[in-house]
Amino acid sequence: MGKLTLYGLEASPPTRSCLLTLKALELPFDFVVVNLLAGEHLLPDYLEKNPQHTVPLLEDDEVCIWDSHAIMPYLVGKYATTDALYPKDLYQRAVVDQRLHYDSGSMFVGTMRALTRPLLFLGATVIEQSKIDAVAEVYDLVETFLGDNDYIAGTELTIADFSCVTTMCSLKVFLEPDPNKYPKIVAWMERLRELPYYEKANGVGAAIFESLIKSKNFTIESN
Ligand code: GSF
Repeated sequence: MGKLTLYGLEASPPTRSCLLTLKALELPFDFVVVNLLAGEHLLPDYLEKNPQHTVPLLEDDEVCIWDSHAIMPYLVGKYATTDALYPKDLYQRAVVDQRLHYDSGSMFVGTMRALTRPLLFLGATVIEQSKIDAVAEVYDLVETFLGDNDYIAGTELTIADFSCVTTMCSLKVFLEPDPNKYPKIVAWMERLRELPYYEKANGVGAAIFESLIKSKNFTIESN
């Protein structure tokens, strides 16, 4: 097997999704910290590996792959001994893909980055209530996605859970999901927390993210 290196930052949700996948597959890898706040992702060596200058980035011997939603299927396809985390059955895979795209396009960029970018990179100290309301809209949908299943794309754990849980537990910093309104989300997050590798791969980074956001002492402004 190739030498795997993950470039990222523990506070970054998509980095944590890849850490969960690497741990679930029990793959040996090196982790290289890319400090975004210090601009390390814009240095020439990093840009050569990932011209889009995002984390996470996976290096597998001589190839570089970025975007967590491309990295996770690659890791399962190349290294897993079963297809459970990313099923080959076309319908099941389509459901997983839909959740991955929902995280990528809507939950992470549309909702979470709209909250974090102004606070972390643009010096904002006030967040509009409408952006918090958007978090509740995500919760409404995720509660529906879960239905009667234990996992977000069906009865089994998949990379869709890894993708969505890291964003969800970062959204939680802005709006705690009400267990009466969102019992399935709360139970699902508890269930994932029981994975033996969860704390190391996601819990630690989520706590770093939470203190980073809270250190901004922002207020919420009604529209
Ligand atoms: C998103 C990566 C991303 O925006 C993925 O890998 O899933 N769809 C991509 N990463 C942020 C850090 S974070 O918010 O997790 C990043 O690298 N931002 C720096 C930049 O220059 O975009």
